[in-house]
Amino acid sequence: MSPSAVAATNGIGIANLPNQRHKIVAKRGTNFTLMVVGESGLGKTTFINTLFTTTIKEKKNQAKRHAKQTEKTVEIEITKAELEEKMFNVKLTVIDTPGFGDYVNNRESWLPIVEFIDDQHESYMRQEQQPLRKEKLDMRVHACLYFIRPTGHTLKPLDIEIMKRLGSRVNLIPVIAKADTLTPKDLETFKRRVREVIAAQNIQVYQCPTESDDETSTKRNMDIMAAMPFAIIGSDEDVIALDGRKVKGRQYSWGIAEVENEDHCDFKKLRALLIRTHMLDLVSTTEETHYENYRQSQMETRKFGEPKPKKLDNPKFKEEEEALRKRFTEQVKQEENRFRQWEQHLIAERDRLNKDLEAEHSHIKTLEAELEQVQAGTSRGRKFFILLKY
Ligand SMILES: Nc1nc2c(ncn2[C@@H]2O[C@H](COP(=O)(O)OP(=O)(O)OP(=O)(O)O)[C@@H](O)[C@H]2O)c(=O)[nH]1
Ligand SMILES: [Mg+2]
Repeated sequence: MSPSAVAATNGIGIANLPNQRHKIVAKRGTNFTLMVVGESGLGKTTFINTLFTTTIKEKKNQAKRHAKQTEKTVEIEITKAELEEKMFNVKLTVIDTPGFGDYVNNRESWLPIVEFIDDQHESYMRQEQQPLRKEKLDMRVHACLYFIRPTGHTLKPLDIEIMKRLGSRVNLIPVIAKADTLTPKDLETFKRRVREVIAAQNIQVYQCPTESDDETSTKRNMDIMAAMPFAIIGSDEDVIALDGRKVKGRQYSWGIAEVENEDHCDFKKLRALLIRTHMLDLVSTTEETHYENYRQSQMETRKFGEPKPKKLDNPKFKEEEEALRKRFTEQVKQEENRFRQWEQHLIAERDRLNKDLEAEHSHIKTLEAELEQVQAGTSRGRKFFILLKY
């Protein structure tokens, strides 16, 4: 049975593995790395806190994770925790990233995120090339949640650019942030538009495996795909629902938006996909598709064991390139100016000389006329003289 088919079954999937493999996987557990990316202030850090508080029972959480302050995240932050799903041990690593601004020319803020993903593949590949390959440090990202601002319109060019880059590197899962700020009708329209742009722009997003053995899992996978992009609500706060239940949610004057209520958002669906139904599939597609793509593309461009070449995309190089280009344009402009001035000077000089030439011409003409007159006078006088002689 393929890992995809395994993951598609109920539970985390390992219950359906052949017995021996079940034992090995259950004993060793698995590493799962999740990353959140998106514009600043969309609730990435809050989402991570929500995921931890709703997933990890305090007693079991050996990582003793303290909920982070939801201040602006300024650097890539890595948190580890262990969770147990149906006797199955999962070492969960969550990577929180700084949000980028709402303006277009801000490559500097999101390029490090893309580079981080590549670096994990690179580091794993280098470890694989070592003679002793037992204990590998593996932080390859298995799922990357991309937070979309709930504008109600459509995806922005910046979203498209970043999602394209992410989708070719990791299992990209688009989510609509702060779903409580849109009405259900607007949310549905927004979801449809986002899906349309993703298809039109050929953005690669994570697809649940379709080849399932039983009808239930096929239907569930179809339901999951239909919910993409997942609308989510994040909250660290407990609020009291109408029926008196204490739930995670956000309080409003009109009522409350519940994190774990499927009528309010897709948080539960997304959490189930990540840590229950599709975790193994996310891990195996990372290994078989994304890591393999990286390895092959690197093999084509460099020899075995050769270090990675410096990235031209690096913001530092970009800055230098930009400065050089500016200096060059400046110099060309200066040269052009100098040439133009010189040309003007030449034209003025030519005009001046032409005028001088004209003056000289008319002077010559006058002199010629005078000369003619003088010559005419002399010849008449000579005739007279000759006449007198004879
Ligand atoms: N309405 C609403 N507000 C939210 C939600 N999630 C988070 N917030 C609020 O949005 C603000 C920003 O949340 P953060 O979690 O710090 O956002 P972030 O994406 O980590 O921001 P950066 O670290 O700057 O990238 C906080 O005031 C949160 O309380 C949500 O689902 N709905
Ligand atoms: Mg943050």
